[in-house]
Amino acid sequence: MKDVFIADAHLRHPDDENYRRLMAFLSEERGRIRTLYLLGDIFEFWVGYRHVAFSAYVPVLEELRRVRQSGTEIVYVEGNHDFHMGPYFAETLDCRILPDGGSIDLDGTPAFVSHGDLVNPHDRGYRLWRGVLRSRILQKMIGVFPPDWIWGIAAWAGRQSGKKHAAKQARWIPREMLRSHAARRFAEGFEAVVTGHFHSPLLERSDGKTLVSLGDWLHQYSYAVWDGGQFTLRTYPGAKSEKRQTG
Ligand SMILES: [Mn+2]
Repeated sequence: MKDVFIADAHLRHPDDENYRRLMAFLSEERGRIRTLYLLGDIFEFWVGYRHVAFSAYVPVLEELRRVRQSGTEIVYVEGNHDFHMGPYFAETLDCRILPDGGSIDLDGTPAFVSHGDLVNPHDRGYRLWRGVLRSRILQKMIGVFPPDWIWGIAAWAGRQSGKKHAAKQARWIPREMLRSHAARRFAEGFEAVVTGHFHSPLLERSDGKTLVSLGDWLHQYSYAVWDGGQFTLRTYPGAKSEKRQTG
């Protein structure tokens, strides 16, 4: 059975194209996935409450529950838009949650998975902000305010970060950062490195080691599959749309 890796769907509303395609994909693949790796920013905004779910996400949460019930394990790596995953992911979906990414074992191949927002060691401002967002104090505050307020604040903050994103893309070249990130992990003994966040699909193999950047499920519908001992980068839908990039 295959493992599937998806990141950066940035889901907002069930009527959106990317949301509908993710629902279709998950339902077609139900029962055919060994482990589903969700590598962050699946949601445009998520924080987990015990008894409340943002209404826009009810359909996908329900679909993930069906996927889980079909026997698929779910590993959730938190992104910069989805964190404090909470009881629904930890308990109902019984996910393995990796807030900062971590190591996984793919049929004996040690791999490092992360969202990718920490790939750039020079982005100090972001690291500071990330620490604030994930702090216990902020988590407590989120729990105190009405979820509708939190949703509104997040929508505003999301629009601000969208503006910054373009400037950062121009300043730091994702491919070079990904390669140096991968080189560090390969030196630690990992044989594969998988990340999202950059919205740039990339698959590179060298010396038996593989670097995968997933691209997004927002405009590209790209994702990776581990099957038969190797990674492929694919797009959905598309029987013949399998995409590979090397070199
Ligand atoms: Mn991201």
